[in-house]
Amino acid sequence: MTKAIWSGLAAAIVVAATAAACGGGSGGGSTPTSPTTGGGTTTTPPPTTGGGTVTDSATITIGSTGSVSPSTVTINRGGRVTFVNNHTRAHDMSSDPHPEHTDCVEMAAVGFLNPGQSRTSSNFNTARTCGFHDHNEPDNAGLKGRIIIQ
Ligand SMILES: [Cu+2]
Repeated sequence: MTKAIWSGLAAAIVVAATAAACGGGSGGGSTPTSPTTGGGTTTTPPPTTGGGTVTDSATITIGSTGSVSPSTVTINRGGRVTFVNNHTRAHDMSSDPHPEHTDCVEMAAVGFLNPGQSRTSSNFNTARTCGFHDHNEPDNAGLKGRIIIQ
C-alpha cells in the first residue's frame, strides 16, 4: 500500500522533472555563426573632384580697423576677387597706378564701396600682379595690396 503510493509519486516526480528538463534545456543548441564578411570587397576610391584647374576666387576684406586683409591674394588665371567693406567709411578700391588706374582694368568693377557693401572684380585672365589702393587715400598703406594672378 504505502510502497505503491511512493512508487507512484516517484514516477510522477520523474515525469515532471523530465518535462521541466526538456522544456528548459532545449533550444540552446544554435551556436551563432558569425557571418563571414565577403573576402572580395575591394572598395574603389571615390573619384577625385576637380583636377585643380578650377579658377580660384579670393576675398579681400576691409576690416573695422580700416585696412585690407589679406593684403595679398593669389588666384588662378580667370579668377576673380571680391572686396568686402566692413569699415565704417566708404572706400574706392582701384588698380594701381594712382591716379590713372590703368594696370588692371579688372579692378574697375569693384570701385566705390559704401560701408557694408561688397563687389567682385572682373575675371583676371592674365598672369601678372595687380596692385590696388583706395583712390581716396592713395597713401594709406593699410589699404594697399596685391592680387597675384598665376
Ligand atoms: Cu587712385
